[in-house]
Amino acid sequence: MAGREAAKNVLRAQRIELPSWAFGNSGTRFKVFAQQGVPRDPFEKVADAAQVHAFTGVAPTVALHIPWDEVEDYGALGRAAADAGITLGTVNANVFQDDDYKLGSVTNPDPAVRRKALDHLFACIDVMDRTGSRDLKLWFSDGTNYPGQDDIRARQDRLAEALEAVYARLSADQRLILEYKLFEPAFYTTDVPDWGTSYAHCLRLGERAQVCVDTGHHAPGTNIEFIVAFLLREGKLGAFDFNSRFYADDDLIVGAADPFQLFRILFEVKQAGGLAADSGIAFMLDQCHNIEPKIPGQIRSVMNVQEATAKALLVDTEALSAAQAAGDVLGANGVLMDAFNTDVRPLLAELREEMGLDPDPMAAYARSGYAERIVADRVGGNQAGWGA
Ligand code: LRH
Ligand code: MN
Ligand code: MN
Repeated sequence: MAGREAAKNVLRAQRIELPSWAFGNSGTRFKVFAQQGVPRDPFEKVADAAQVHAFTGVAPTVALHIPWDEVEDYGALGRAAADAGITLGTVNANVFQDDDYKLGSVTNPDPAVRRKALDHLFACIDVMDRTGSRDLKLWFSDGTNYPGQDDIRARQDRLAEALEAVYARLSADQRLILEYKLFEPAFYTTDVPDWGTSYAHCLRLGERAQVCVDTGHHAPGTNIEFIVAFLLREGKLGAFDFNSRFYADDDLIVGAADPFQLFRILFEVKQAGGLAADSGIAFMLDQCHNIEPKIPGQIRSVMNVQEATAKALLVDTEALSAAQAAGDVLGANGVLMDAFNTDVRPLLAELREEMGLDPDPMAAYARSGYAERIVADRVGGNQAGWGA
């Protein structure tokens, strides 16, 4: 088993970004269940995100979604974040909620709609300039529902044109992160359906265009760790949107349905040097807590990522390489399984104590009284954005 102390050093420096939308009410198209005490504005979302960092010590940034998190004064939002001990992170663009986007945003056949979408993407870059954010994350709901509805190739041309314009607008220290998704809300074609499409566009754009792997955006049975290994090898993996899925884009707690998959993904990241502080990979959560309380849901998510990371770090890579070189199939598999089957909770508890944190973040949060305070203080909380 690889060294505990070395693993702790990597885990101490690990950073996991939280999504602002995880803290608001959310649900499915059937029902949004309102919870008491949820944030009424972006400032309160930032305050809740800061709680997750306070108890885990590894989640010091919160991603914004524009316009869900639109405010008059981003400087004030940044200061509120700093006062609470965190900073503002990735800016996620939203060109999927207006009636105008029924036939697409940047790939819409109507140039006026394309212009409107592009203007929004430019506005997101203006927000980044004010918040000091490095990454602009783009996910397009664009696609078609019926064969013949629109020209598949023309839509790719329109997409490429918009991406070029956005890329040209970014400053030298900003990045464009292009997310893909198999399907939904378009069901027949999706304009960025898979990693290959995202990769091809990013390759053309240049070095600061990178792919985002949202773990929930694949067909069942897809080998996500292969995609991760491939993109890392090409220097094109910019970000993760972590969550867990059973059937579709479920956005459930990462590592809940399949902690083994999360371990396999993080092992590939580790093998490629992606856990180094300067790797440039943004490890983000992209989740909604529809039926469970939101702040504990985020704390649990961060802990699940930490546990999978710890197991990936404990893989005895020397023994693994030796078994691989010897063609020892079962031996090599056994080395991986040994690490996966290790209980890393004591190691993480020890690390937290060394970091001056409570070894049990869930219990410490529950004891803190914060949940009761926000229920008493906040009346009429907001929906996260979905179904709004
Ligand atoms: C799309 C998606 C994308 C959005 C987020 C709210 O399914 O994963 O990342 O920005 O959900
Ligand atoms: Mn996502
Ligand atoms: Mn999604």
